[in-house]
Amino acid sequence: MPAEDDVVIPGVPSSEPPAFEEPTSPREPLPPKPDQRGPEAVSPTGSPTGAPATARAQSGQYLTTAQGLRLQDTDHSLKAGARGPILLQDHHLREKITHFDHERIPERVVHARGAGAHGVFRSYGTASKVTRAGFLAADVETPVFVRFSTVLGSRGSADAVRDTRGFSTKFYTDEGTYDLVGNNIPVFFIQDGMKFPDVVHAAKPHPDREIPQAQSAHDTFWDFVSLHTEAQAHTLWNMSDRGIPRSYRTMEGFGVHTFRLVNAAGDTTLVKFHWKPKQGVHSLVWEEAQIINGMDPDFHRRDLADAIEAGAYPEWELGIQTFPDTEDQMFQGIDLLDPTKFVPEELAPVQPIGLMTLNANPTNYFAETEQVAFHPGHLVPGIDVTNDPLLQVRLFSYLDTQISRLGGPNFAQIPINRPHAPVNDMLRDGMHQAAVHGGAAPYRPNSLDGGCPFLAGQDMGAFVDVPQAVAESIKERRNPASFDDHYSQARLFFRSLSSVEQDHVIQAYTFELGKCYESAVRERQLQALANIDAALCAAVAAGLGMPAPEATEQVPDRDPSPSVSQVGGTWPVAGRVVGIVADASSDLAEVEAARKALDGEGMVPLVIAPAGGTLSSDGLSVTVQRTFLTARSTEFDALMVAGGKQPAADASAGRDAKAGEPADGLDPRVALMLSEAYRHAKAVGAWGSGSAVLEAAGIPKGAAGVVGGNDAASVTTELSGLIAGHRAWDRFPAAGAAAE
Ligand code: HDD
Repeated sequence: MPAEDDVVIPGVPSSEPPAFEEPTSPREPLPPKPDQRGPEAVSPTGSPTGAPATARAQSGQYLTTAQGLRLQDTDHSLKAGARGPILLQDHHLREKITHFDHERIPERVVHARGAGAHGVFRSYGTASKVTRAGFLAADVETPVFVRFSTVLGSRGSADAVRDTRGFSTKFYTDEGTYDLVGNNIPVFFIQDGMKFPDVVHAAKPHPDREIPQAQSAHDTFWDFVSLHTEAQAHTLWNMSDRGIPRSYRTMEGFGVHTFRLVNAAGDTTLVKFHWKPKQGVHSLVWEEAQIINGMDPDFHRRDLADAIEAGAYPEWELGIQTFPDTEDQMFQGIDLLDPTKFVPEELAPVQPIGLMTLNANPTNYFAETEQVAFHPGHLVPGIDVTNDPLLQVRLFSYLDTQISRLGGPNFAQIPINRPHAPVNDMLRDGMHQAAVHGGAAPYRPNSLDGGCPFLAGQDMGAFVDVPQAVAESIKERRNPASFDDHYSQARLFFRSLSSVEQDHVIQAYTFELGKCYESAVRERQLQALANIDAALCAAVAAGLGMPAPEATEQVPDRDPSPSVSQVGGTWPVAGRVVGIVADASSDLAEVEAARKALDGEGMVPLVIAPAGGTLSSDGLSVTVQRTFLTARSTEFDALMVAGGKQPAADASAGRDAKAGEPADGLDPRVALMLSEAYRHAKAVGAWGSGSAVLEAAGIPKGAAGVVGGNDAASVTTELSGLIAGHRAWDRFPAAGAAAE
């Protein structure tokens, strides 16, 4: 109870008001108001992000209404008798149902399907020469939130579709939030943002039946890209293995546009941003992707969350390609303002400037991943935009879209969007205003709020637009002539790929165009391919059973860029998933040894057995993680078959097979799993009598990426070497056609 003298009598001041002082000089901004604090490692319900407590949110609390009223019953509506009608006065029922009725918000118009993660970015300081951005100074750690996405599919669509992937990063810097809103492909379909609704309408499902979902393999997409030939380069990247990443963790990211960095002295440099995955760039093969979309539509979302939960934190190095800020903004014949062009790394190396580590899963999908709002116009001092006409339109679109998606102009107050820098804006009111603003004068100039908030100069961390000369010009709707080259970079990309990857591109075009009904569309796309590469065109035409047209344009040859190929490198194996096929007759000591060896290298071993539970014999027991019913090859980067306790000859009895065919007696699900893994050029291995099972599944002994040995340890070591190379690429010329 308050003391009696605490009672306030209307009209009588309780104490003297503070003396009003006219401010005479600027002062540091006030600390953020509670509602403007940056997101903390707690969920909106107060439980720590990623901590086990999240599973028990609101633990020990009474259930209440939204107004805090404790409830005795939330299962039965208030009725006139047990069998009577429901009463309108049931305020709890109406609150519960009304809230439920409004739980969904409009999904993103593109990039609706996504997955997010929290992390940190640590800068190397190597960029400080070219930018004064504080978060890029030496050894600064900045919290980040990243959202990966597909572009075309709706929010509930499958992950492993052929599509471009979004790669958006929100850096919560001390100088304000910086968003790098990029893709996993360095070029874009269109040069002017004015065409964005056209390309999206063409690629989205047909307006009458709303099919196909999350696919580009349909007439309207190919109609558009074959007519609007500046889309050909991006389309070729989509038809390559880049269009079906193995994981969000194994994707490169690109800022796509050229940006302008400004250093402390005011000198400017043009740059392109690149994210390089420490895990290596790795993709699926098409048949694998199609199976995944049925077996596990959440494949990429699950993979990201599982890896983070297991402590295999994915990492990317951020790098920049730098170009002199010349008047023409060209670099070695490439127009830096044309977003359908990339600059090969062989011409301008990617220079590392920092490392991003994703180390925490979101606590609540809706609150964080769904409500996060990215915008290429969220800039910090030291990073500015260029006149790229695609970027210029994006600067309008992203702010605009949040207003309908997040229900008004106050989306920056949603916890995931709150800056970590102090916010002292003069924006007021509006839908979903959550701040209780004090003061009387949200305008400038004012004296009633002491002239606050003040404007900062560049020396106080203000964003100052780079003073750019704008040539005296006429108002017109047209592109520069340098934007007219639509084919040379598509050709460059195709000719830079290894023969296996080129084969995949041919198969992808043949599949997609094979799904188009209009022969005029197929013919027109073949014409575009003829201008890109005659052999590509001929192979696709042969697959479609159509004549290959002659090229109609003189396309300049550029030097190939081997760095765009995914084949040939080796990468860390941590986080890769290996299935161990075993049953009651397996040597469990060896199974355990394989599990330990894989685990020791940071890989995820999963034992696959006929039934769940445990495998036990001779006092040993091994936990089963997958059964023959729940497992499919697509979950694994490699498969091993455990040897039995009996000699190899016994295990193969009755299991002879002709090459390429499973033998009688072998469980068909195991045969399918092994033959699929083989066809998708994954490493497969077996020790002891397990080798007979591989042969029984039709896997040729001694083929590329097929490992045999006497014990689990030797097989695991060899398998790990193969996994580091991602696939047994040499197997593809033979198995490639089947794999696509
Ligand atoms: Fe966009 C979302 C990437 C061109 C309009 N875009 C969006 C997202 C990514 C990109 C990754 C998802 C953000 C998230 O996770 O919330 N977009 C790109 C890239 C482009 C590009 C790399 C070209 C280089 N976009 C582009 C243009 C326009 C848009 C030219 C409009 C003229 N994009 C949007 C949007 C979205 C969006 C409609 C939908 C949801 C959102 O913004 O927040 O405003």
